[in-house]
Amino acid sequence: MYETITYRVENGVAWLTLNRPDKLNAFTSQMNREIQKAIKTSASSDEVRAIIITGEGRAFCSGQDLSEVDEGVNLGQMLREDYSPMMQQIASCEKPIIAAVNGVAAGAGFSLALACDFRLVSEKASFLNAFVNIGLIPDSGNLYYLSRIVGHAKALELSVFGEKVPAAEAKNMGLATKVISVEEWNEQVKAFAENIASKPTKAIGLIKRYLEASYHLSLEEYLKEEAEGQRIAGLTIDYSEGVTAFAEKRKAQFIGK
Ligand code: T3D
Repeated sequence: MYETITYRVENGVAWLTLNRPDKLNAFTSQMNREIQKAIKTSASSDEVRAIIITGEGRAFCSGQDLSEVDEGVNLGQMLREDYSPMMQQIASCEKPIIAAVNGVAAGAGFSLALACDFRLVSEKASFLNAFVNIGLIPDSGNLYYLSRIVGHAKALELSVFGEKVPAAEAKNMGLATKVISVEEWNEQVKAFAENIASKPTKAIGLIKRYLEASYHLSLEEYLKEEAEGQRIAGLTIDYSEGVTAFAEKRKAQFIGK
């Protein structure tokens, strides 16, 4: 079913693993399509309440497979056909998406990590805005997300100098949600994802939606949208459970509905 990624669901978490380790999990058109398919499948499955994107082998993702790009190719078209739909699919997914950055994330691989909601970063991982090193501009939403996460000045610096950012530095600039040691990597990534998967999934989806909307709306428009969002959240089973659990002084058992 998938050739360039692997996909499995376990304890409410969909594990999407980029699986071209010999090329440091570089993107091909096929891989882009398979990622989109896996995100779409996860988004529509009741069983899935959190999604992890990670890489097989020593890298997270090295960006576009440069051996697949023919000279003279229209890069704008390539973005419109392959990368923009993938980034849109991720942005519109109302389930939490975690990038488990197990190794280097370069070029569009960095963009992929930025587009996720959380970045768990192995202590041996690094980020590299590699585009400038081959004469390109950061793409796949890179500048859009990077400037929001680290601020304008740092985004410009990382993009213009194209130098590796080690995990510890990534944590200091707000790129990493958490830096995890190699020994604790598997256990902690799993625990982080399963914790999110046990939370009220619909509310998380709405939080993502309205946080993003807040960048584009006036306060007046935003407050209208927010009221609609809270109306929807208030109709969920998880809201009833949350209030009941509070009254009964017990931990809420959310079901994601
Ligand atoms: O241009 C367009 O098509 C438009 C779209 C752009 C989107 C983009 O993503 S542009 C940016 C593309 N990515 C890069 O420029 C990063 C290129 N890779 C690197 O800079 C380095 O490989 C890394 C810093 C990621 C890792 O360095 P290192 O020293 O740990 O590993 P390595 O020896 O460089 O790479 C290991 C192998 O993976 C090697 O193959 P080999 O010699 O063992 O057969 C290398 O060629 C291959 N590899 C790494 N990155 C890519 C790749 N093969 C194809 N495409 C890659 N992006």
